[in-house]
Amino acid sequence: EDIGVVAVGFSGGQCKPGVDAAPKALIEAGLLSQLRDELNYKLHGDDEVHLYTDLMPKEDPPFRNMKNPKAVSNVTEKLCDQVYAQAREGRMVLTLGGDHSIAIGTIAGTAKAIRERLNREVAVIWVDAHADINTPESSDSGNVHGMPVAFVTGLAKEDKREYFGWLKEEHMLNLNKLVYIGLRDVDPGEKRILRENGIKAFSMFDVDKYGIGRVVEMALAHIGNDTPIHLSFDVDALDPMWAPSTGTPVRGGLTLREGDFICESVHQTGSLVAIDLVEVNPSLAIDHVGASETVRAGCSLVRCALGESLL
Ligand code: DIR
Ligand code: MN
Ligand code: MN
Ligand code: MN
Repeated sequence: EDIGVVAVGFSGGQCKPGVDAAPKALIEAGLLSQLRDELNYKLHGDDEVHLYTDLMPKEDPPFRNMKNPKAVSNVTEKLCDQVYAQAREGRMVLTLGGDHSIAIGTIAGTAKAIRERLNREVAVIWVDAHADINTPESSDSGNVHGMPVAFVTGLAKEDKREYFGWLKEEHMLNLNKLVYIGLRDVDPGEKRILRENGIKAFSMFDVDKYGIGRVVEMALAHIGNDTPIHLSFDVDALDPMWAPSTGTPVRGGLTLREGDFICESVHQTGSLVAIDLVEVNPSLAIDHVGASETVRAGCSLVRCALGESLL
């Protein structure tokens, strides 16, 4: 089986440096060689980590409250093309972030490719402590990594090309094809957006109440059988006990086993078309153990989504 790999060393969707070093850390921990040698995937795409330095504008003042808006728009536009090029060939696409703003590009790219190739709408399972569905106006932080879902669903819109105006109908995710798992730190404005749009979301309350098995079952039932799935996994969905090295850790999260279970279940559907692994930040650790544990957790999630642990 074929996988297109895109390594995205980008941190401009939030303010803490270091998340751009995650792809290198994940690759050095052996992730890609494991996929190649142990899981027998054929990997495509360049082995280099993309830093997109040529896409960084000289000046990038806030626009509609967004920080680094041109940088994030430029990088995600380019990334959209990279992901599209792989998905168009019928390959599963693995994107190693980077902060979660990059999902604007990855989802736009898979949505467009799946429309063209299968004439279908892609579904997104967004695993995260956060909903990342702020509009520029509802966001307190101005960090675009808190807004990607709003942009790819069209809840946030902007005509100017350099500020995400490159996003067209073909890139869009249908709101009823979106489902969240793991939420526990959602802004008041985001809660209103989730409610008003009837968006399906399973918080940690639901994980405790029903157990991860039923939550995943209900999430998959919501998007429907035989729907192409894009899994966007923010490592901060895991409890900081398992993934401490991330920009915005929130206590009370998923165990590593619950995270792996989500990934295994998605693999088992046979409908997985893309995976993002984001927000691993090796430089945010109290000690080097925290960083390597977080990297190890990230590798485990990806391997589970690619079928490692199933018999
Ligand atoms: C917050 C935090 N909702 C924001 N978002 C985070 O900045 O919009 N996303 N940390 O991962
Ligand atoms: Mn394009
Ligand atoms: Mn996120
Ligand atoms: Mn998050």
